[in-house]
Amino acid sequence: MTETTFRRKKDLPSTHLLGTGTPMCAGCGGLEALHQIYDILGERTVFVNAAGCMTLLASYPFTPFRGSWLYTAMASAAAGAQGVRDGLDILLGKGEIGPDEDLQVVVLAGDGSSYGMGLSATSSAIERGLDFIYICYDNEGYGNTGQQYSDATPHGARTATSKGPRGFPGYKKDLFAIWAAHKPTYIATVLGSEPLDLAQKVERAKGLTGPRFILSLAPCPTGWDYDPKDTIEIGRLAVKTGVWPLKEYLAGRVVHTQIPRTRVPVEEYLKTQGRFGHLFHPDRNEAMIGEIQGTVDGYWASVG
Ligand SMILES: Cc1ncc(C[n+]2csc(CCOP(=O)(O)OP(=O)(O)O)c2C)c(N)n1
Ligand code: SF4
Ligand SMILES: [Mg+2]
Repeated sequence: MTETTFRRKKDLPSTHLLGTGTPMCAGCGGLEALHQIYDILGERTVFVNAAGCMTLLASYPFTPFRGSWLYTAMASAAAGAQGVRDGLDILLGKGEIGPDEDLQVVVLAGDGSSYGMGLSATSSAIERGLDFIYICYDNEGYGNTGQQYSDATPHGARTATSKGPRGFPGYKKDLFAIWAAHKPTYIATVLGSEPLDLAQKVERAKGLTGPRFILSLAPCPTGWDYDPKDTIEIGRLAVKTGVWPLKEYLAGRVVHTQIPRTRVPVEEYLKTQGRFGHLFHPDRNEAMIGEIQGTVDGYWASVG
């Protein structure tokens, strides 16, 4: 950590995430999305962060955020967000802060928390109509502890806890649908490599109140086993193959913001990542590649 690492950069917009001296991986897709999201949400925010890779952004007493930052246990971020919102509302009610000093409460959590350990607290917070934005960066595993599988790991992927010839035997949970079943204010899927789509959705979320969810696929060179320079291309392939549908939920309706009319075969995405290498070497696993393609085809057939 050097002195210059945390110096405010006068030439950057006031919302910009500052540089960090913390040990984040080169090419981190979650960080790529977070930079863009923070440019829009800005410093009038309190980030409530569940334990995970992004927790490494903060090295006490510093964080790269110009606004506020709070760290919680993996299961508790949405409960922490409720406490922060309640505290702000009490101060507003007593007149101890004015509306101009109010802050947007933002949860920042990985897929391990969001799809699994923290889902109960999140479900309750949505049900109570908590006024918050929940950001999940989904690197499809417990990245911070060595990429064990999570409820977001895709079928067939190799992880630290699914190393057999068929990879992870389970299936990725549909967290978008789980949130939608709660009828929140807003949900969107985003990707750092689709910055315009991301910006429009985060702007929309910022202008609303109530429970709002931004779910970002987070290509992870360390956990997915690829060269960090390929993060953008792998993100684009996730969209072009139809593996990561870009969509939003508003007022009870789901709208796809990009429909890949001519979809690239899903194996072009799988081949880029070592975690799917066993599907191609030493022998090609036609059945499994076909099954994964079939799942993606089935999704888009249901969209119409
Ligand atoms: C209850 C509990 N179990 C285990 C841990 C250890 N732990 C810290 S971060 C982490 C992985 C979290 O995964 P995810 O939410 O996907 O975030 P990522 O690490 O991928 O950013 C784990 C298992 C913990 N902090 N709390
Ligand atoms: S393990 Fe993956 S998600 Fe975590 S910091 Fe590294 S690249 Fe980012
Ligand atoms: Mg994760």
